[in-house]
Amino acid sequence: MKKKKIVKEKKPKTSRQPKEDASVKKVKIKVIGVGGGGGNIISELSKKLKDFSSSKVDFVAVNTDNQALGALHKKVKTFAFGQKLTFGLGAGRDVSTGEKAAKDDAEKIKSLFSDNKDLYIIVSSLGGGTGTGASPVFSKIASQMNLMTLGIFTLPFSFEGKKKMDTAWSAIEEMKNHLNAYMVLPNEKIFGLTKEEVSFTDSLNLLNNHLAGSLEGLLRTIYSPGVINIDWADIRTILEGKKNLAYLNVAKVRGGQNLEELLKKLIKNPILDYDFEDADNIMFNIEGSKDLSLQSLSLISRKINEMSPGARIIFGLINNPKMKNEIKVTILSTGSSERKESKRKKKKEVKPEVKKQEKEKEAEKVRRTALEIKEAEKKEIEKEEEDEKIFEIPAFLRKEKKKK
Ligand SMILES: Nc1nc2c(ncn2[C@@H]2O[C@H](COP(=O)(O)OP(=O)(O)OP(=O)(O)O)[C@@H](O)[C@H]2O)c(=O)[nH]1
Ligand SMILES: [Mg+2]
Repeated sequence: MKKKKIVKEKKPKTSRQPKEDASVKKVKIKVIGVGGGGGNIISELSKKLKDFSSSKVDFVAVNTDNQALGALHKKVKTFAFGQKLTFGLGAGRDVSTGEKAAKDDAEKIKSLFSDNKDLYIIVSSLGGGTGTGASPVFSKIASQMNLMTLGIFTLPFSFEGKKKMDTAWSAIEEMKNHLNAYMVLPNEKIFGLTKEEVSFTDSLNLLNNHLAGSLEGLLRTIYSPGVINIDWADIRTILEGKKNLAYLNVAKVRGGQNLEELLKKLIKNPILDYDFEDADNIMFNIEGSKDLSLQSLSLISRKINEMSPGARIIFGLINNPKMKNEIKVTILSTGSSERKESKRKKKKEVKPEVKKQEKEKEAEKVRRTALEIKEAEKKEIEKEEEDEKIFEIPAFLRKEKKKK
């Protein structure tokens, strides 16, 4: 009789080594830089992500200015629009020209968004003609096509004039209705990045580089397999909805004992005017060597929880053997911009109001004290008069008596 062959059931491998997650690998992102500044920023980002294939992250600069399109990194594809209107010479700082240029080519723009990417990141430096006029048209088309979008916008320097700033803000006001989430970076923040005197162009590069660094952190988080993995579904959760003001930052320190410094850096991205306090959704990813202590992890998480106690928090962890004695945290948060704006306004308004109330209280105290003193004096006189009635001898005589 033949022996029955015993087939051993294969045990699943219990290796702790993270494998590249299939869902992570498939995520496709398109980064679109609108206008001169937008193109420069995504060009900077593309240099940092040289190791990424275009099937993962695709870079496209879109502009009415052909010369500007020719000056970008080779990884950046170019897309010219509004050529009939602008002859490829730019919008000459005229917002309505930028807007019309995009509207004229709406069909062509639709094709730019027709490649089924999971996320479209629209980057633009506001204040000129093309970026300010065309970005709202691009955002609206993406929204009509039900695509997931993140907008990243820089504001002009205040020395460039109020008019530019006003056009930038009205573009943001319009765009936020179309975008899932958006970030606003004032170019003015450059002054906080360096104390040295730098040329105008160098200063812009400084900001572009810093922003590209934050975006690089986010994209690497999406694509790096972790011990606790943040996947595309998590990022979707963070971005879902409309008009979400986003906070993005990457902080890095050497040495496990520098956690306070790490947290300080994480809370304050020097190129943003806001932080992640009271956010609705937070994703943070910690990257460090294998011996990253549980205490460190716990402290970082606790601090983030304290800043936004009501937030839905998603957490990831990547072991990076190359990072000896280093910890890096990437954070992305979103929250309703309306709520944050009204809170900020309230903070601004409440202060003088509180001062006024306090002054009034103080005045009331003084008034009351004066009244009370008068009242007390009156009562004292009345009491004295009452006492007088009890004595048979008039007061002046009593005093006389005492003298004797
Ligand atoms: N952060 C940053 N801001 C920039 C950069 N280039 C320009 N800006 C700012 O963005 C504003 C708009 O400039 P551009 O982006 O060149 O303008 P545009 O959108 O191409 O518009 P037109 O040239 O008028 O068609 C400027 O006023 C600057 O404040 C850049 O590389 N980085
Ligand atoms: Mg331009």
